[in-house]
Amino acid sequence: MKLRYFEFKNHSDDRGSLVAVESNKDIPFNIKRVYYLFDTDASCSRGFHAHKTLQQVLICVSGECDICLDDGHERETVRLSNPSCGLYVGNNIWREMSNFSKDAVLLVLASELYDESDYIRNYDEFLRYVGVDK
Ligand code: T46
Repeated sequence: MKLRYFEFKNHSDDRGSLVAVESNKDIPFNIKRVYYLFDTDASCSRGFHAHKTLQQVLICVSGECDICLDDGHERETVRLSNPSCGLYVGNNIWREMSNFSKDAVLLVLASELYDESDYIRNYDEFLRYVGVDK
């Protein structure tokens, strides 16, 4: 499965670094919601769901964590650690997040407001939804 990344410009100078992300320019959607995960225990895994319509970009702005993406056919795990790099997660993609470092902050830019009815939280239901026979 081909993963899609966005490399954001790092405005770095002797004071430090600054990265800006603009809707419909640096990422392919309008940002309606921003949330972030932090203080996640290293032994904890999160996610285990897909979204019917939501698109997101995941940026590990501090520390590191593993993101596993699965389109129903293939599954790939990447370690996010670069605050200038965003991982695109489109709709109909199962995601699992794990192995968070103590200092990990995972910033998520989302195309829609929070809507629990957009979640598919059961893996077999996800496979049926994307038309994959088990
Ligand atoms: C995703 C991954 C990367 C809200 O009230 N508003 C929100 O915008 C979000 C994202 C969550 N919540 C509530 C719902 C739950 O009671 O926060 C609680 C934890 O959410 P959840 O168990 O869905 O968290 P994760 O880490 O499993 O998944 C989250 C996002 O929900 C999901 O869309 O793609 O991060």
